[in-house]
Parts: sequence; structure tokens; C-alpha cells
Amino acid sequence: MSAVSFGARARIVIVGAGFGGLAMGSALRRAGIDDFVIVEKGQDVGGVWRENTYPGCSCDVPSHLYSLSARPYRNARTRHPSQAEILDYLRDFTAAEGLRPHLRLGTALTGAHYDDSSGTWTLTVTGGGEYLAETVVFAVGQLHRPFRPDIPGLDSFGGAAFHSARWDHSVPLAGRKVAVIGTGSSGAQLLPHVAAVADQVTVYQRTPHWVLPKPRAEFGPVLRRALAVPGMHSVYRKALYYGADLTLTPLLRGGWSAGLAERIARTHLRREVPDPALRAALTPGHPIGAKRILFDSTIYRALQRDNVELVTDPLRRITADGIETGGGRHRPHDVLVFATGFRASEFLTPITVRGRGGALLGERWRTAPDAYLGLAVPQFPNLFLIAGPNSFISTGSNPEIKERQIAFILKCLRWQEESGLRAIEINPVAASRYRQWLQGRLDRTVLGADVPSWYKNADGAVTNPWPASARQFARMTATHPAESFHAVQLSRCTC
Ligand code: N01
Repeated sequence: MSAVSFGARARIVIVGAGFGGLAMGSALRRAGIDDFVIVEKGQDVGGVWRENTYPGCSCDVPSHLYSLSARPYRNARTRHPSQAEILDYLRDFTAAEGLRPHLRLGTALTGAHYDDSSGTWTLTVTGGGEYLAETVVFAVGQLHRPFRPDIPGLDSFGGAAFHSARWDHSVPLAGRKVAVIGTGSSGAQLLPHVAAVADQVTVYQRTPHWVLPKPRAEFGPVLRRALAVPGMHSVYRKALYYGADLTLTPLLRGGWSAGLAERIARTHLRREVPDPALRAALTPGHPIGAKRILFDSTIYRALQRDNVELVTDPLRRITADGIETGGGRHRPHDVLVFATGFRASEFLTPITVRGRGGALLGERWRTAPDAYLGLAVPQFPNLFLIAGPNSFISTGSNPEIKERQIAFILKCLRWQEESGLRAIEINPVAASRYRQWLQGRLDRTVLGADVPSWYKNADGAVTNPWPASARQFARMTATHPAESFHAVQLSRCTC
């Protein structure tokens, strides 16, 4: 752990060194602002791409969309980068953008407290250290708190049990009976790799997912030749960006592309799975887009291997040596893999954040986390979020959305500097208008459909996805902050 002196000062503290935090740091440096630190709980940069090391972990979004515009990731060979490639990209990005001296690794933020009289944030970190900062930017992501369902008997299990995002590489799988619980993006990616080595794999599926075929990983010769032409990488990126926006966003509203995507998914399922009983078990009943769509061309084949069994009965309890499902059937297992997702709607948990007048963020977010453009909350001056509530785009490029938020935050910082405003925060009227607009949009989409997904909190409020197009997000973040933010007066110091 890096030592933090009591009361170390930094103009800006960024929390998290994943895509968002690194992009924020790079944008600050490029804007000539060097007085910032990036605190990171892990021992390396990379965020979820450092944490997820399960076999087969890769990106199902094309690399041209899954990189930062300051240094686009341009692999002329592979369309979809592996976890190791993305982690390397982020490490290289850190070095090339001069971010290493700003990093405080092994430093987990535990609390953030705004002082009304000085307009500064006191940030407490593990080990008892503190930072005093004018501005704090949370870039902690949405998918980093593993969720493990509370299945009775888990503690009694005698074998190895771990979550997909905490892969235990010391546990051999060869020759063993493995249970894979969960069939989301992580479960789908790891299953073929686990099935290739394990003796027997049982896949426990609660809800079938819609699966669209993933294009070949390697570019074909024509595209490879085209991408060799100078400037073609950005043309290709733009084509992907607009293509995804124009075709995938209407899907959320049940528009023309929903029918088309469903037909493609059904054809893919029919071609890959000849057995009608298995096909029925894999056919989703929810509207396409209500849960994140899987882009995958390997899971159906893996499910039909001789050593793989799909179980759709509900999990009843875990025993010392296996799993019992509804109906009383018991299957023996040596290893349990929980590909059961993340507590995504908890956002800044477990960090305690107190804003103006002692307002507690956890209290405000008790029913449902909310933030203006996913980046600002009333009563929390000079506090910004990257990838905050309702700013995950399920139909496009998340690095792009984060960069839009960062550009807006930079405008706020510039505006403050030029106007001599010590503290600014989102105007409650603007925040409430935005919430109404957002709710109206959400109500017109399939995102709130009655199906379990990490898009919603325990009360069923849709807290994570952005319900409109990437271009809409670009338009809304293109505004000047003076239109929605206001200056906050510092209270007189009574000390
Ligand atoms: O998690 P998930 P994930 N009993 O929440 C099941 C990103 N990502 O880690 O569908 C039984 O999607 C649950 O069942 P159900 C991406 O954004 C990106 O797979 O809720 N089963 C589901 O099948 C993705 O969406 C990449 O009924 C239970 C599974 O566990 C997000 O991460 C790659 C259960 C959880 O699926 C999360 O994906 C990988 C229970 N009690 C991930 N509780 C890229 O390539 C849960 N489940 C960019």
C-alpha cells in the first residue's frame, strides 16, 4: 500500500484506475492540469479487466469501439480483444499518457466528506490516510462487486467454490466435475473453456438469454487490406459507432430492429441446436434487449458436448459434495463456479459519501440511485461520477459514453476556474427535470420488463442502463454546465 500522509492535498482526486479513471487522468493532463491523483484499491490499473481472469475472458464489443480516443486501440488482426490484450492496452495507455506518477495503488477510498465552510472534500483511505481535495471524481465502474446468491448450504460445500470475477487459478479443472451457475456474458464466455478440460460440466440456467452470433475474431482479408489504408481505422470506427446507434437503439424501444435481431437470434439457435427440447430450454421469453444480449458463437455448441448438461430446475441447496435442485435431484460436483454477476446497482457502496449539510449519498440513493447524466447529484458539490446511474450503454461503446462525461466534467472545471466559483453543483430543478425525462424514456423501453437483470435494483427500479442513443448522450453532454449547474456559497466558518 502506498503511504498517504495525513491531509495530503490534491486539486482533484480520481477514484478508480479502470477505463474511466485513466481516461479522466489523461484528459486532465491534456488540459494542462497536473495536480491530481488516482487512487486505486488494486495493485495495478485495469479495473474489471484486471479482476476478470476467467478462461475465455474477452470483449464481445469490437476493439475499435472499446478503446479511448486519446489512443485508439487498433489491432488490424483481431476484431475482439482478449482480457490480456485489453489489460495490456490500459497499462500502455497509463504509461504513454504519463499517468504513472499520479497513481496511488493499493489505496481504497473508505469515505468522502464535504466541508461546507472551506468547500473541500476530505477523503479517507484505508490505512488511516487522508486527502484534501477541491474536486472528487468517482470512476469505480458498475460491475466490480461480485454477487453470489445466498443458496442454503454453501458453507457446507467441501470442494472449491469461486466467482467468475475472482477466478482461482490454483484449482485444477481437468478430470473434475464442475458446476457453472449462471449463463450471462461471463458464463457464456467461460463455459467452452471449462468444458474443454473438465470431466463433466453442469450448467445451471435460471433464465435463457438472447444470443446473437459473434463475428469471426480475425478480420477477413478484404477488411484487413482496407484497414491498412491510412485513415481507414477511424472510418471503420465511425461506421461501427453509427451502425450500432442506428440499429441497436431502436431495439430497446421494441422498434424495427427488435424484430430483426430476434429473428437472427432464433435462426442462430435453430442452426446451432437441432434438438427441439434443448432449443425450447434455451429460448428466452423476455423481449430482446431487456437483459444484455450475448454476442457469442460458442455457447450453444459447448452446451451440446457429451460432457455438458444443462439444468433448468431451480437450485434448492448446496451439499457437502454437490447441488440439489427442485424435485430433489442431486448432482455431485468438485468445483462450483459462480458466474452470477454483480451487485451493479450499489454504485459507490461501501464508500460513505457525505455532501453539503451532511447529506448522505446512501440515504438519497436508498430507493434508487440517480445522477444527472450519470455524473452529478444535488447537494454533492464538486463531486462527479463516471459511469454513474443510468449511464451504461447496452447498445454501443461504453468508453465513448465515459469520454462524453469526462468532456462535460472538464467543462465544469474550466467554467469554475474562469468564473472563480469555488463550488458548483447540479441544480435540483435541472436534476429533477432530467429524472422525469429519463423515466419517460425508460418507460418507453423494454429495460423494465419483468425479467431478472443487473440493470435493476432489488426494488425493480432501472438504475444502470442509458435508455437512449449514444448520439442523444452526446447532444445532452454538449451543453454548457451553466445551463444546469449553479454556484454553491460556502457557509461562514464558525470555528
Ligand atoms: O453477469 P449477469 P455476467 N440462481 O448478471 C444467474 C459485462 N460483461 O457476469 O438471468 C440462479 O449477466 C443469472 O440468471 P438470470 C456485461 O455488461 C461484459 O455474466 O438473472 N442463477 C445470470 O444467468 C454483462 O452483462 C463482457 O435469471 C442466478 C447469471 O447468473 C455484465 O458484465 C464480458 C442466480 C448472471 O449474469 C455481467 O455479466 C463479460 C440465482 N440465484 C461480462 N443469480 C464483455 O465482453 C444470478 N444468476 C464486454
